[in-house]
Amino acid sequence: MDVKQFAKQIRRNTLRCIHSQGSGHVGGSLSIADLLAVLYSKHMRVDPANPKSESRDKLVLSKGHAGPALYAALSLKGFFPEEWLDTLNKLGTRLPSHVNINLTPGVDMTAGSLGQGLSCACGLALADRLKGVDGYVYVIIGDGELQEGQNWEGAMFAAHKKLDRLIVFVDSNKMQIDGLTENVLNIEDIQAKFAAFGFDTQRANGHDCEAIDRAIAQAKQTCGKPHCIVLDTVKGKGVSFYETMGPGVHSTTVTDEQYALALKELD
Ligand SMILES: Cc1ncc(C[n+]2csc(CCOP(=O)(O)OP(=O)(O)O)c2C)c(N)n1
Ligand SMILES: [Mg+2]
Repeated sequence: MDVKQFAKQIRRNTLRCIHSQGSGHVGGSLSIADLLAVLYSKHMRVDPANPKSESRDKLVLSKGHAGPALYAALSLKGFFPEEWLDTLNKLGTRLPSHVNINLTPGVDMTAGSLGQGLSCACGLALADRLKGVDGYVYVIIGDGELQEGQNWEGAMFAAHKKLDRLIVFVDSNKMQIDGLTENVLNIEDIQAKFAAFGFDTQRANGHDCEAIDRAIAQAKQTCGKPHCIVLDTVKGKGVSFYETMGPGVHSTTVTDEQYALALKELD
């Protein structure tokens, strides 16, 4: 499947998943759909038939509340049947709203308590190096999430250990749970901050699949430093009424009517 079609299908399946429980983290799920499409169609070395393969690339979705978008991508890759998408957060489900390594094939780290994913990813990348595994470890962090101090401990550690197979993405959608990130606690200049911590850094349009692909390819060319790619995105991207909803899109409804309208737009 073409990467843009893949991204569209991720958006459709994300909304299918959230629609199954009527509401959820719509905004921050839709903002990473293009990134997930590029990763899972062009970069992630994974085998759905062997999801725990030691040599696999790993993805830490540190902003674990965007689970529905990752589930959408994983189901399209064949890690589990698409019908599971209709069970989000239901009793006995394998798809909790926040990602859990013990429940879902293809999920490489539990997350949901914000701020911890980069540290976990450092551990995974260091372990791979010690074991002689040449995989990449990718991390997706929210812009509001960067306000958590543990990120910067992880950043220091990654640079100190020269974890050059670690690629951090910051989903800079400019919003957090109850407002604009710049009003709640401004974290810009994100790229300059990671550069100051010793990272190789880039900034790209997070909805331009080719630009994301190029940035990842370029990061892989630079040795001796961990990488940070700041992606400028729109919360709720892909569906007009979610894009313009404001911070309320963080957690909102997907009613039958909204779902039908969204599918029409994503046709
Ligand atoms: C440690 C911690 N504090 C608070 C929360 C509640 N919470 C969930 S999502 C969120 C907003 C995060 O904003 P951002 O990282 O920008 O995520 P995105 O915009 O991508 O949804 C908050 C505060 C949490 N999950 N973990
Ligand atoms: Mg945000």
